[in-house]
Amino acid sequence: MATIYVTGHRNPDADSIASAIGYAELKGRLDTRNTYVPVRLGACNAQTRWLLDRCGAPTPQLLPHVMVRACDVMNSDFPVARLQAPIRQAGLEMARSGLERLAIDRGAQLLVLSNDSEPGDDILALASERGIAVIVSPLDSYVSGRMITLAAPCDALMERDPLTATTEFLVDDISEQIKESHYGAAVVIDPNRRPVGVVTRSDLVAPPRRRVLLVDHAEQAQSVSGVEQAEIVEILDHHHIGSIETRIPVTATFDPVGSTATLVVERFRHSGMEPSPPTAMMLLGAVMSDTIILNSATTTDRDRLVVDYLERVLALDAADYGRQMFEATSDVSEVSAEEIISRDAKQYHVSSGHQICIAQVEVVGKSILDRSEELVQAMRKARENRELQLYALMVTDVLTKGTDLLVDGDVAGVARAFGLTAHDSQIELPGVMSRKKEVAPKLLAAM
Ligand SMILES: [Mn+2]
Repeated sequence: MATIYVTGHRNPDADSIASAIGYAELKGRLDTRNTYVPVRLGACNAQTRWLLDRCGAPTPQLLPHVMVRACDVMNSDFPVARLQAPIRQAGLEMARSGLERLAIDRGAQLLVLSNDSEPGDDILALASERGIAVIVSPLDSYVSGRMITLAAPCDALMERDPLTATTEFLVDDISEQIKESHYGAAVVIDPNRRPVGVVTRSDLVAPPRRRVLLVDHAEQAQSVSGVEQAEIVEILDHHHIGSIETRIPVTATFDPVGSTATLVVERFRHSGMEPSPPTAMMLLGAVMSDTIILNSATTTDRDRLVVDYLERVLALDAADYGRQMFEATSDVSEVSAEEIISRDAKQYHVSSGHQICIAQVEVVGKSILDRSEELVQAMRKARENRELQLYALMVTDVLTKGTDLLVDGDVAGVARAFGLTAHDSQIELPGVMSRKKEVAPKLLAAM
């Protein structure tokens, strides 16, 4: 059973978390050969925490990266011998676990097989290729062992300070040392320094890629660290087609509806299945969050159908549930400027080769704009640290339905893109609510 991580974007929002939970649940039911694990790429925002709590759904585990680790390539079935055990016993253990081949790999010059054991063709081929003698002894292992004085204790021959790695070590970081060591291996140890596996040179030849299924994004800059080394098995998204590249053909869906959760619910229905109650609650919350209670310009009839369906399944009033969610989580007066500008921030590549960042905060009322100077300063700092061309924050009022855009960078240029003028660093965008549909395309075109 392979593990496939189902992940949304960095700075996860309700849609990314709910879609990961929902799609992992559905895929797990449809494909029992693999294990689908919903994961998150960072801390959940207040809205998502409120939803998880309300729905009773478990918080997905944090996935820091998908680079190949020692535990992904190690062999955890390896022979063990005590210090005082004779070499012969270690040899028997190795033979039992099919490691003669391995003996040749380690640089043995002579291979002795006792009890008339026939060496396999692959062993003979490898031995002749390397110029290694193979002796088949009619004697039993004990006598053969004595004959060639292999009765010394293991600790007489053992490497006292072998190359070790923890399970989380990146294979990239240890492969050179493994290749350079004369025994060509690293012992993988647990936190108590007990051996839990062995990584040998041959394990480094074609290390298995870790597998991910991307939901709610397709931009490399928004995806899990190391995604370029991973095998992407599928993409399910409702944004524009991003910068992700795959080596093999994959099923990729870019369907312009209000939320990825909508697509997940549609897939449940097409499969004749119903999400479990906590998952259904999460998915409904995500649709209401991404479409700002079915008000954003991205909302489609398909989103409304999905909401109708979930209202029936869960027997609740979706608009009321959505309002409770926004009201419970839109007070940012106690939140630092750094967090406001970063917790729902998305980075985009622009044609000049630079990157820009567009953040969004949903509010009820305009009091947050009293802090606009502080917010712009936080954006400037982030922009300089991350060498971004532009940093913009959408302050979106979910009840009056409009956005004030705070910009650090070419404010006048951004205002021109909307056919408006800026006041200080601020541009008023009445009726605008969607980053994806109304703000990002304009900014990307203006850069
Ligand atoms: Mn989304």
